[in-house]
Amino acid sequence: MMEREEGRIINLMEPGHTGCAGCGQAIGARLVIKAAGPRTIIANATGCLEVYTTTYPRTSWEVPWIHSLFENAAAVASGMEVTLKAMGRYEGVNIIAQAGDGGTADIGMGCISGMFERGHDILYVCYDNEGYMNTGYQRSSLTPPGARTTTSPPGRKTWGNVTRKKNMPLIAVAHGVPYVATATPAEPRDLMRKVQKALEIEGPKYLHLLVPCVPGWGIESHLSQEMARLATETFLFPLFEIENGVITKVKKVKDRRPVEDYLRPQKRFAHLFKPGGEPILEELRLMAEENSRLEPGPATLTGA
Ligand SMILES: Cc1ncc(C[n+]2csc(CCOP(=O)(O)OP(=O)(O)O)c2C)c(N)n1
Repeated sequence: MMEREEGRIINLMEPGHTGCAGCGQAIGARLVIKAAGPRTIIANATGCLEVYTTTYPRTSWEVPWIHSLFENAAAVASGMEVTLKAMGRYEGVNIIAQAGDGGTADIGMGCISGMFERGHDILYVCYDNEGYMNTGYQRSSLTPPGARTTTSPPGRKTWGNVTRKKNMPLIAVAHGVPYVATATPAEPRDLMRKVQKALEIEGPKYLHLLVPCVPGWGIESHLSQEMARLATETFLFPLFEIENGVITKVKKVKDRRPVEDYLRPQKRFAHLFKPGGEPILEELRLMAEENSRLEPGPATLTGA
């Protein structure tokens, strides 16, 4: 939705910020607020998005926006919701809490769990670029196996990150969150539809966006959208919706692509293509295989 003000078209997240060219998170965030509309208030944790959209004394945001600590966007958003309700000014307002994968799956987890448990009427958006990018690409619990980061460098003892991606959507489902979905900026209509659908549902909602990071992933800036698309087409990042604990929609992929098509263009995975990297490639293939079996029905611990 384009807003107009005195004849001028305004974007709710304006250009002119200092995000990297091709930043998947910037594209994703702009789509999220476009879908949510002007009657939205955002609590934004510390991280890339906060830093490059609000370089003092400027801001890109055309909606009320508050910078929380790295760890507590969900708690700040919860406070906003109860305050507006108490003041009788909540009607027609959307509240969004947003953070990167570090601010979500690691440091913000306690506050998110509390927000889910208390049942606040808030959409939580995780911008998953699979690392702590703002501080120079350290690994997070959403960094995939094998990825090179500054804290998981491949060397004599490891082939990059040794842990699996934490399953955040399923953690949200386990809290009884009524609407949980995944999306990427490569499918803007799907992403915006999910935001709008989520905002119509009363209670906590969780949207998990995969957002390619140009410097962290080591890709050309024009490949950002292509990487997001390939993540889905390889099934390393399946697109789905879970409503009240039931998987209601899984995006079908017509021409499934081998995981190598997604991994090879990214410098963070380059070492996996040297002799010895095969076991990690196989692990990633198995993850994709597991994801490809997702289908509508109850969201179980091994699926989604
Ligand atoms: C309690 C605390 N610890 C560490 C930091 C430093 N810090 C600021 S942003 C950041 C990384 C953010 O990563 P993520 O949430 O994944 O967002 P991204 O920048 O990747 O979008 C860190 C470690 C901080 N601000 N507060």
